[in-house]
Amino acid sequence: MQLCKVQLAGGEIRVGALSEGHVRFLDQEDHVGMGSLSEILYSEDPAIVARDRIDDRARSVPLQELTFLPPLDQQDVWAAGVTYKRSREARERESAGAASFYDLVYTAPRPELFFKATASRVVGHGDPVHVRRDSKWSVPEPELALVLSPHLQIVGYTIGNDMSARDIEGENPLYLPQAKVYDHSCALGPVITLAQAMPPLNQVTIRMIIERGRATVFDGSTSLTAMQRTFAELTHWLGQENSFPHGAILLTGTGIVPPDEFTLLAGDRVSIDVTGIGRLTNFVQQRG
Ligand code: DO4
Ligand code: MG
Repeated sequence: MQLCKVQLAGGEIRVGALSEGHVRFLDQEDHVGMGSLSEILYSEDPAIVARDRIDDRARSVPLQELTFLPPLDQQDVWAAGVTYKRSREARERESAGAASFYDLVYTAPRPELFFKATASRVVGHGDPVHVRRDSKWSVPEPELALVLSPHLQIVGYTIGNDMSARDIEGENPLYLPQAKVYDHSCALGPVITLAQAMPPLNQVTIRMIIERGRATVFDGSTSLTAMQRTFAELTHWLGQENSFPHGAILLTGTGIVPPDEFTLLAGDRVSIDVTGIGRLTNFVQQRG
């Protein structure tokens, strides 16, 4: 089963279940304490709870009529880095002075984990993602995102875009938070595939297409089998000395990096496909 959070034309926000290109809304009024997306996700059996709450009185709405909100409530978004060889190589090239750190972190027991976004900095499917005005070399990072319960159990998966300013990060690794955390720097969505409904992870591929006008300027893909870390390792380290009363979203790192001469431009369209989840599309914007 796939769950989503949508906004109707009148502004009302609903949690829905996807079925054959349509969304069925869940009844939120008659189920006190079990109405939000997180409450359903963190229940004992999210698929059963969601199925029970499908509002039979509500019509099923075609996807095109809805605005997809990022599929989260109050969760913070964290991210893992250098979990694929491709990312390690890219980091080593962009930050000559600190190349050895990326080499070390790729194989060290402790992974690179960083804070990516508060829920308010996250945008959904169809929303603009931003390139910083003080960056001349920015890329999207297409990543599988784990949806984690307060006990850091994987309850679902969604698609993430970890927008990154490679020049800022490359100038000095201490600038990583500025390269990674800013308004509209993270996109998530469009839906959450519940853990039980996800295809076997070794069959999951990630593909990113970047279009500029009518031209495709980048098309690349990877597979989860190319990941150097396990999800259990990442969540174990995330939970060290940290608690997550609202749960968390964890981006698992990128295995797709466009060639070094590529930078995003305002107007570009970034689409990320992940097997078993769907497609997350966002337009690129730059303020000013
Ligand atoms: O070390 C910088 C961040 C790397 C990253 O975000 C990734 O590998 O996905
Ligand atoms: Mg990343």
